[in-house]
Amino acid sequence: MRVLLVHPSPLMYSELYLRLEPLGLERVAAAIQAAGHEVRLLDLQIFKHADYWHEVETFAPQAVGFSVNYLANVPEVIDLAKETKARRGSPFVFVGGHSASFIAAEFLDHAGGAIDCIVRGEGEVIAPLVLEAIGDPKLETLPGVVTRHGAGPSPTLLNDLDLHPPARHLGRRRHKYFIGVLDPCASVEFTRGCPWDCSFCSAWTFYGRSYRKGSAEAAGEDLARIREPNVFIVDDVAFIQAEHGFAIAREIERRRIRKQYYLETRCDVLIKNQELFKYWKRLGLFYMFLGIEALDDDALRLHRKRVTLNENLRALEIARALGLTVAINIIADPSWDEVRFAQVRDWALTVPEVVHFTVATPYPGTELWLTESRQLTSRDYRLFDVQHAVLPTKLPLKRFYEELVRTQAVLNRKHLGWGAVRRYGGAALRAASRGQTNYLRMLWKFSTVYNPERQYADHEQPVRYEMRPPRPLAGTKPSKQELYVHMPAPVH
Ligand code: B12
Ligand code: SF4
Repeated sequence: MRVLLVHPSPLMYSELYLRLEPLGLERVAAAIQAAGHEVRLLDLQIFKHADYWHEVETFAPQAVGFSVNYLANVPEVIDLAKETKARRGSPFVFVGGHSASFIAAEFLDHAGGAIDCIVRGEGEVIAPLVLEAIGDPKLETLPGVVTRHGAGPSPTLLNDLDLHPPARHLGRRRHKYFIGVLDPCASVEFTRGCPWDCSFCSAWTFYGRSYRKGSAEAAGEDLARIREPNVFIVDDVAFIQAEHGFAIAREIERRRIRKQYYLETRCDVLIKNQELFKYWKRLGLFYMFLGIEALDDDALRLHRKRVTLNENLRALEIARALGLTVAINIIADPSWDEVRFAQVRDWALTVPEVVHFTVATPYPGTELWLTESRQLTSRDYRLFDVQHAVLPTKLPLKRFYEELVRTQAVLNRKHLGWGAVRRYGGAALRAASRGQTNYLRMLWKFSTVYNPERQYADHEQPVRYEMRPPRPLAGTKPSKQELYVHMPAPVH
């Protein structure tokens, strides 16, 4: 069967700092290919809708699968699905991915028949079975599959992460993938899931709080296959278990692989596994993202981050001492006023790190979605991208965006424009001499992407698809069925 797999367009964030390969979709593609299908992959972070329609016309897929990891992409995918069904020989349309898994029923309702099924949870095992079941009522009995007529049992977890390494060869224009000065940049996955349970995050609810590791050999093999000199490690929390990190490091040394790496981890993991991170620094670790989230213990408790402010500050010192480029994130609450923004801005100016700001957003799949008592001011999927305020702001909304962008602009002043040229000019020029200009081109783009007028105006757009509001919980804890995609393993 001819199968076209599609990743939707970029969101605000990716317009500036990075653009990365759709690793999940590439793994699903590998599994579908292994089942004997002819697969093409199109990434709309790079290509245009016109390219999609060209592909639909020329390849004439019998099935089209969309990846929806981000809520803000829901309207785009519904519209593409509707037009695809209307235009061409009515291919089978299926949708998978992180966010789609949490909102399967409403997604299908919005699409009004244009989407044949939603595939909840991990896609590698189930996607080939879905294709096999097209036209058969057994479709809605498959684990994780939801159609308008029924739903199968909860999805099952892949028991071996080494299976189905990403089909990177299906990607086109790979030189477009980059993160900051790591240009070009590929992605890899060493582990999946997260054992913590932060209230604003849906990584743990998706994977049922499980945590799985691929083998060090498979990691080495995958890295050896990658042509790009830079690698983004997509793990939610990198190197939770030091032995696993050391085993991969030894494998990299044995194979004499030399690359530069980006990873994301927690402050307590960095403190606990300092020797490991030092080792990785020698191997090429260049850029690290630490989820700081808040600058006071009360807010950290509220996010259920399970670290203290002191631990966070200690981790920053360790990362600095390692000589890494460090990015951190702070969650701006809609209740912030001018004074709070000014305090945070002052702090951001004094630290050497790249400080990102996201807006506290309860989205389906997070515990916050079920427990947040403030009324949502919008249920437009497009605004659920952690760059817009969907809860009532204490400041008038426009003022809130002005303060937010002013605070985000600290990053622009310190790490983009001429600041970046001073720091990374040499590396950027070397990349440019090899034809890689993704990084150079982003350096002066800040104010076209982050713009309070633009962010405010997004709220005025007509809303075509509205999110289904959360069911009021009336003080009770959410049930497992409400919270999880993959069910947690029973405790014995
Ligand atoms: C790596 C990553 C990124 C990368 C994106 C890489 C890319 N191009 O996809 C970067 C750093 C760019 C990124 C950015 C953002 N991210 Co992000 N990201 C992740 C992260 C940590 C891992 C994703 C990943 O690669 N996993 C590994 C692969 C193998 O898994 P997967 O993609 O989920 O795919 C599997 C299944 O979902 C399924 N599947 C996927 N697609 C399909 C399609 C079909 C047809 C089928 C059948 C199955 C299927 O099968 C796959 C294999 O099992 C997740 C957290 C998480 N654990 O999922 C957050 C996450 C997805 N990101 C999130 C957010 C909020 C963002 C940002 C909006 C943040 C911001 N500051 O602005 C931006 C927006 C990016 C954009 N699209 O423009 C949220 C999503 C929130 C939401 N519900 O919308 C998550 C869940 C993190 C969180 N803390 O809650 N992100
Ligand atoms: S924010 Fe990080 S540590 Fe917390 S649950 Fe999500 S992935 Fe895990």
